[in-house]
Amino acid sequence: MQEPMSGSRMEDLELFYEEVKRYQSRPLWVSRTDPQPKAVPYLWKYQDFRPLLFRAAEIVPMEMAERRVLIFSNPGLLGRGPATSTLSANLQIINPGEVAPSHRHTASALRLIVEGDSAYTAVEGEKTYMEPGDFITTPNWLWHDHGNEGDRPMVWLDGLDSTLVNALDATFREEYPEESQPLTKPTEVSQRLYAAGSLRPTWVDRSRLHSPLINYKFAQAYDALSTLARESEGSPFDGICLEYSNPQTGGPAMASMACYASLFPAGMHTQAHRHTGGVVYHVITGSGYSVINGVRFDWTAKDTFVVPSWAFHEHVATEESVVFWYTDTPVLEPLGLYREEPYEENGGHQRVTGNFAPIPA
Ligand code: GTQ
Ligand code: FE2
Repeated sequence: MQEPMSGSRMEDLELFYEEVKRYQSRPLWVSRTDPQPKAVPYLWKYQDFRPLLFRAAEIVPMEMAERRVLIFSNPGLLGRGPATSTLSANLQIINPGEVAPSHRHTASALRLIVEGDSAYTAVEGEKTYMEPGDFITTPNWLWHDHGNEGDRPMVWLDGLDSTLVNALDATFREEYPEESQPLTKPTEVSQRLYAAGSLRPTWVDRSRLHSPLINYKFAQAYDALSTLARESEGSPFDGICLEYSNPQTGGPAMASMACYASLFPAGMHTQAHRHTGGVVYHVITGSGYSVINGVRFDWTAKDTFVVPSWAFHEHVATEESVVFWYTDTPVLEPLGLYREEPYEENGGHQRVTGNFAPIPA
């Protein structure tokens, strides 16, 4: 036990702190608390967002927005941040006939297609058409634009690492001088080059940090998942889970974001665990619930929810469900900051202490 301080000692200290402050400094011992994750577990229901998005599509011209996007903003970050402390999850809508003009930035982006057809993304001279459930990569500093050639709006989820890039003061962006970039490559050529599994082209550069495959088709992912589900239990924590890997290296699809698809057969209940790195989950098909730090989050197709770093989580599928998810663990791993822990008590399942309710702003 420390002796209580005398009044004059306290005054001495206060004066000392004032003096230190004048020199743009502060003593370490005064406010030494370890920061806790500020982002909270949260869920955004597509049912709520669809009307908002379609209204934005009516009243917000593309010239005004450049990208017509609603940001899922974690209430733990006071409505000013993204979905987790580092990862963005945004819904984007594009009308028939519109083009979201070409630009590039140092943040990396991914897309998971939610509804519609006949829209394309062009990345660095290659155009790819997008269908629901497709996973699109837009790695950093590559030119990209989107266009809708169909006759109804198209919606997708954008995942970005921009908050991480901002924190590192490495944010740059550039507009392309024209609306669309020139298409210098055959349409969907990266699928023919890189989506053939273990057969890899020998003549292309293998040193890039991100996947050269722009579009991982849902049909292929679902086919692989459902075939495996017939004979495999999968992971106790993630179900039948496939990583969208860089076909050239086996590494993550993007340097900062690892991306996965999990199939949970009807009735599956995964074991709870926790790990560093925030996760964004997007339900492609099915319905069920997840228990995050003891709270039950019911989800259905097209909903998006987040698990902050170090929060316990487990998943239950009411019907067969396919869930897309991405996380910033590729940034943590090389720095020795990735850690993981199973939930040991109660047979690996958390006790449910409440149900999620949205927080009105
Ligand atoms: O589609 O290029 O949600 O640049 C945020 C920033 C989407 C995009 C977002 C972007 C984009
Ligand atoms: Fe962009």
